[in-house]
Amino acid sequence: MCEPGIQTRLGVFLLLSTVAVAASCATSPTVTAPRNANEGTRSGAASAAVGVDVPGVYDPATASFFLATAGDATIAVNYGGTGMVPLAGDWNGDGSQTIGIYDAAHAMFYLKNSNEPGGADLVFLYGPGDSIPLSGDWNGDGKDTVGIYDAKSGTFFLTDVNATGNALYTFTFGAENSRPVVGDWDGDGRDTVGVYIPEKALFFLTDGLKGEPGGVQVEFAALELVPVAGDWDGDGKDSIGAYDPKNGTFLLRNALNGGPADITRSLGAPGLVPIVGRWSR
Ligand SMILES: [Ca+2]
Ligand SMILES: [Ca+2]
Ligand SMILES: [Ca+2]
Repeated sequence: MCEPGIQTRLGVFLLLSTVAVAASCATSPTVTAPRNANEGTRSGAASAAVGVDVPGVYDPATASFFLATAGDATIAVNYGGTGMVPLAGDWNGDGSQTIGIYDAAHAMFYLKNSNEPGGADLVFLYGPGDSIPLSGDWNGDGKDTVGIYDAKSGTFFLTDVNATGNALYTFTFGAENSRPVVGDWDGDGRDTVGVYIPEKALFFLTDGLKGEPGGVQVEFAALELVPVAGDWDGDGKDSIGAYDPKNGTFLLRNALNGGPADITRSLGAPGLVPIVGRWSR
């Protein structure tokens, strides 16, 4: 674990210094598995097949990722720093999803093309900071890129390049304090967004990136959970799920309608942050 150190949004020199900070953060040798990281249980549609999304967790206290695989192994990677937010995506289009972190205080993204310790492959500033980071393949080119969600205004700011620049898709979707999700709900190869309303356990999902009204509305799981999304059954379409940070349990649903969880999986300990992907080294 390490402190991110003094960083700024201005200047190449200081941008380079943030790379060094990230690299030093990533080489801490101590990784301790969460208490029940290998005690996953599943019911209903088992997801042992290749090509399904699998949950993982990030421990902000130790800057450690714990990524479950379809074979119930867990990849542990020490990466990030205090107060940073995890994300995941296929940044280089090689078919492997890998980790990244967002430093909300400094509006910096640090993305890696492997799930190994070491320095970031991509480092850039994006957005105003203090936002919720997102990633998805908005244009369907096979590479995931970032975005941010401003929960106060319910506004998404998404881009097709992992670099500093203006948002290519800016739209409002969701109410104040909604929590965003990303998925390819219709299976057309392009990710779009949705929001989860914690006090109502309601998801609102859209297949566009313009903030169109309507879309799919799903009531799922319980109140005040953390929303997740992924293709749990390998049908080529993403669906929803929820993570209960109080007991470290994922509840995953294979259809975009209300009903019981198709998959229940315990991973991690209380207080961790969920993350979803198709993990390999
Ligand atoms: Ca990749
Ligand atoms: Ca893309
Ligand atoms: Ca889609």
